[in-house]
Amino acid sequence: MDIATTPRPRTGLPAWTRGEFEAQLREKGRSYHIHHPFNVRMNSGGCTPDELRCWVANRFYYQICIPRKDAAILANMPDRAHRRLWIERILDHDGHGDHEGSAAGGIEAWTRLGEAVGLAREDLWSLQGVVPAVRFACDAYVNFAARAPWQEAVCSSLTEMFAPQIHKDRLATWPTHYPWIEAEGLAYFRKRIPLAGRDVAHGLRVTLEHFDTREAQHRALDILQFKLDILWNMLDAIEKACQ
Ligand code: AHQ
Repeated sequence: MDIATTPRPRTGLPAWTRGEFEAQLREKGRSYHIHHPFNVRMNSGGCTPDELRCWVANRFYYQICIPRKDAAILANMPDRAHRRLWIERILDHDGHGDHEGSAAGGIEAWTRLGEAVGLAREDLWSLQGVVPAVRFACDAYVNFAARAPWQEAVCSSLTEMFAPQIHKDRLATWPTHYPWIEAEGLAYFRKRIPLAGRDVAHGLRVTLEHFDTREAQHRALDILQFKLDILWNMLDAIEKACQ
């Protein structure tokens, strides 16, 4: 099914209440990549240093796509109040002010993660290690976000409803399983937890308000599944490429 164009047939059923709709969205957490075999193995200490480096190098492409994806959504947002909130996401990744220290941004923090697992900055930024399927998955996300109505693109970011737990899992398990990775390298995961909560609060408000018929609500579930599949596919490709 082409997520970009396939509308849902009319059911004649009443819309879910906002509480029911949010529960339906959260139920999708069952297919979040926290349950992917590679993630389970990684967080239980089953990855070699080379596999971790391969995961960090491939996920770097996803990280540098996020602010471009968010800029594409920003360009489609007609409302200043929403843009004032959404622009924070770009700055979180690209940095702001003097771009030093805590203002350096998430892409810089991910670069530090790369160095902590043994990847030189220039090797990470060369994108030489990024496998085609990871590029395709990330590019599909950026292209969807640029073409979709901005509320649909906002909805696709709601996989982050499930992200705090995956960051907490890494912070709780990597120091024990991978003591060779210096603690500062995990700063990205630590910083992301409150930011994910802030972003999801906005994204959920937009989504619960915009998708207001049963057909539209099913469309929202399809969009969320599309993004869940992007994350799952990335780990399929990484697992195969990094073995
Ligand atoms: O580090 C992540 C991040 O900044 C974002 C933004 C958000 C989006 O706009 O789609 N999703 C997201 C995610 C990040 N990290 C992933 C991870 O596993 O570390 C999870 C991912 C997400 O849940 O969508």
